[in-house]
Amino acid sequence: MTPPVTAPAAHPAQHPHPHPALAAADPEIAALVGAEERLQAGTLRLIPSENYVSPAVLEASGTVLQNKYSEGYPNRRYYEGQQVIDQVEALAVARARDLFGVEHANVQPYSGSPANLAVYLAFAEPGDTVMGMALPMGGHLTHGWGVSATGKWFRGVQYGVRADTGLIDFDEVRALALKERPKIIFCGGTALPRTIDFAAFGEIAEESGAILVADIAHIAGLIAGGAHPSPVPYADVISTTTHKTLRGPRGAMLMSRESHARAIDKAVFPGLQGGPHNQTTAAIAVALHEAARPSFRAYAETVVANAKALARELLDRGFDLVSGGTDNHLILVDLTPRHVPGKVAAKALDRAGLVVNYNTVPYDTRKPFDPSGIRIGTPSLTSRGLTVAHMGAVAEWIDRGVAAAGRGDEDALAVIRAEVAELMAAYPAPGLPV
Ligand code: DSN
Repeated sequence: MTPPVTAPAAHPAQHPHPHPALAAADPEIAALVGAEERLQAGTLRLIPSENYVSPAVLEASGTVLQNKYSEGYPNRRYYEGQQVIDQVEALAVARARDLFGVEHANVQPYSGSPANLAVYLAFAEPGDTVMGMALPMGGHLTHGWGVSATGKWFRGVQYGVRADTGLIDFDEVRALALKERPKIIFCGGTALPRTIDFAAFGEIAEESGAILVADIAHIAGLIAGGAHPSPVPYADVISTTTHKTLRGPRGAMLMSRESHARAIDKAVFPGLQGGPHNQTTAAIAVALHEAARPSFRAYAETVVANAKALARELLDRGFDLVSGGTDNHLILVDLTPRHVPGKVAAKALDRAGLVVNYNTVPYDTRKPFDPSGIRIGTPSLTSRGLTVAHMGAVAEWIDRGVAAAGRGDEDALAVIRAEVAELMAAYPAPGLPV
C-alpha cells in the first residue's frame, strides 16, 4: 500500500525543511536525521576517525548514480548503460592516482575492512602467515587479529610498541619478520599518534620477502595535504578508507604499482564484491578534487598543529599521553593515573558534549570493552574552523570532564555541555543545515 503523503514536518521558524521529500515520505526517519544533524552541530566531535564532509561530497553521495549496477571496471562491465558511470569511475581513479602519486587505484572497496580483505585474497592463501600491529597496541582488526576473519583464516603474528616509549621497535619487527616470513606485512593502524616510518617497514618487507601494505586510513588526508610522509614508493599496496582525515564519503581505495593492478582488481571484483556503489565513487571523486586544492593543505597542517597544541595543553594539565604526545591528528590518553576508567570518562565526556571513544592503551591491564584510555582527534574540529588558539579551552573541558566523571558530578558535565554548545554555534559545521 502506498503510504499517505503528508506535508513536510515544520522546520525551525520559517526555514524550508532541508529534506522535504524525506520528511513527507518518512517523518520518523526525517526526524532522526534532524536529531543527528543537531547532535553533530552542537557537540565537539573528537573521534579521530570522524569528520564533516563538504556539502559537495554530501550531494554527490545522494544522487541517482545510486540506481545503477556496474559490476566490472570502466569499459569492461557486465551491465549495459555505463556511458556515464564509466566516466565517473575513471575520473575518481585518475584523481586518486594524481593526488597520491600512484600508478594504480581501485576505488570500489565498500570500506576499509573489505579493502584489506581484498589484499589477502590478492596476495595470500588461507593459512599463510601475515603480520600486523596487535589491535590493543594500536593496530586494526583486519591486520590479522584473532577475532577477525583475517586472524581466523590466516596465521596472524603481531608486533607492538615498546612499553617504555610507546614507539614501534623496528629491531623487534625485523626479527619477527625474518623468523616468521609472513606473506604480507601491514603497517598503520587506528591508535598510532606518531609518524609511521614507511621506509623502515619497506626495508623489512624487502628483507623478509613480504608484500608491504600501508594502511593509511587514518592519515590519508594528512598525506594528501603534505602533513605526513607518503608510503610511496616503499609500500607495495596502499589501503585507505576515504572518510577519515581525507574527508570523503564512507568508502575505501586500494592503490599500488601497476605490477599489482591486476591482482588487486581481480580480488575486489569478482573476488570479494559485487557492484560498486557508484554514488560513493562520485563522492570519492569530489573529495579527491577538494583534497588537491591549496586549502586542503592548510586544513591538513592545521589538523596536526591543533593536535600538537591540544597534546601540549593536556600534558600541562598532567595527562599521561601514550608516546608522550603526537605527530599527527590523534592523541591516546592513558587515564590510569587519573583513576577514571576510559569508558566512564568517554561516556561522561559525551554527556558534556565532547565526543571521544574509549580505547585500549598499549599493555592495558583492563579489558578492551572497559579499557584504560580515551582516543582524541582533531580532524572534525579543524573542519569547523577551530585553531590552535582554541586548544587550551578544549583541553580544559576534557580535564574538567574527566574530573567530573571521577566524582560523578552531572551538574559540572551540564555546565561544560552548555559552554561547548556556545562555542560550536559560532563555528557551523560543513554540510549541516544552519
Ligand atoms: N573504526 C575505525 C577507527 O575508528 O579508527 C577503524 O576502522
